[in-house]
Amino acid sequence: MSDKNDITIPVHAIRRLQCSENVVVLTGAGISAESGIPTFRDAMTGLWENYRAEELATPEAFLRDRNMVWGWYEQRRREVMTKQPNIGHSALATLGKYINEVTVITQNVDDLHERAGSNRILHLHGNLFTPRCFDCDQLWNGMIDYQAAQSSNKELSPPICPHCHGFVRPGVVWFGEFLPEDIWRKAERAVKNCDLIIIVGTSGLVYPAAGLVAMANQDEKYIIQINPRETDHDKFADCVLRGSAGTILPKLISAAWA
Ligand code: BV8
Ligand code: ZN
Repeated sequence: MSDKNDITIPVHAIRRLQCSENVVVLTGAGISAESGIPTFRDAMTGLWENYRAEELATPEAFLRDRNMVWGWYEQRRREVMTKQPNIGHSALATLGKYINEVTVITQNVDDLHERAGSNRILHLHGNLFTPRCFDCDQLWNGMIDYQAAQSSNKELSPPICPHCHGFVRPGVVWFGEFLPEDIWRKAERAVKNCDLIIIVGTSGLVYPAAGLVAMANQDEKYIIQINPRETDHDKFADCVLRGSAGTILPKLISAAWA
């Protein structure tokens, strides 16, 4: 990976950012990597090491083995609670000081953008903190049995819904499930109305989220891609910044408004 300090931000990217009124930031698991949260496609650990994330993040997996799936999400939720937003999340949160309207569209299910201080956030794939009933969809706000959860890698049986006695499921969008209609509409509108979109830390493999970038390209938005590795989104980008979120984002902001 190139040295942290030798990345220069092209002047055209700085100028475009400086004169933008309305910016969208599309984030993926990569922006939380420097907080110590494994990206979605990083090796799966512990009880789940023999599975691919795509295999567990489905309603079918929950119906097949709810204890294993609920245990995986509990493990991830507890892990997020022990982590902090990193300098990349904080840099995005300061964007609002210089730009009239900043919308963070995230595929992540953690709450690090919220804790960093971003305030207009659209969670396309839900989050780890709003479990709901698998059968009646009611939000579940009971107390998770932390003692059981502390036993780390054990399978955990999900709580029971007090309304219909169904099983509680994680409040995320699984593969094969539709994204929340209102959130998706807001995300599409945010991209339509923006001057510039910054893509940070996503492999661009998951749809319809990844499709927002092609949409931005069709509408001739200025696109900045931030990722240490090449992705399908590179071909749409006006500016590719090859590096990590924690290095590039603070650099980009200080280059525009030092
Ligand atoms: C849908 C929540 C309509 C759960 C997630 C068959 C049937 C049905 C649908 C499909 C199908 N085949 C394909 C589909 C569409 C499917 C899909 O896209 N599949 C993919 C695998 C091909 N999509 C869906 O199913 C969606 N719904 O289509 O509904 C429908 C409905 C019914 C029938 C037909 C159609 C729902 C998708 C939502 C799935 N849920 N998450 C959970 O988290 O457990 S997606 C999951 O992937 C996460 O949200 C994650 O964020 C997301 C995307 O991954 P990334 O964020 O990009 O993370 P990844 O690890 O891949 O990459 C990390 C990147 O960061 C890398 O590029 C790396 O280089 C970079 N990086 C690393 N370190 C850093 C960094 N960058 C910056 N700084 C660093 N330090
Ligand atoms: Zn219920």
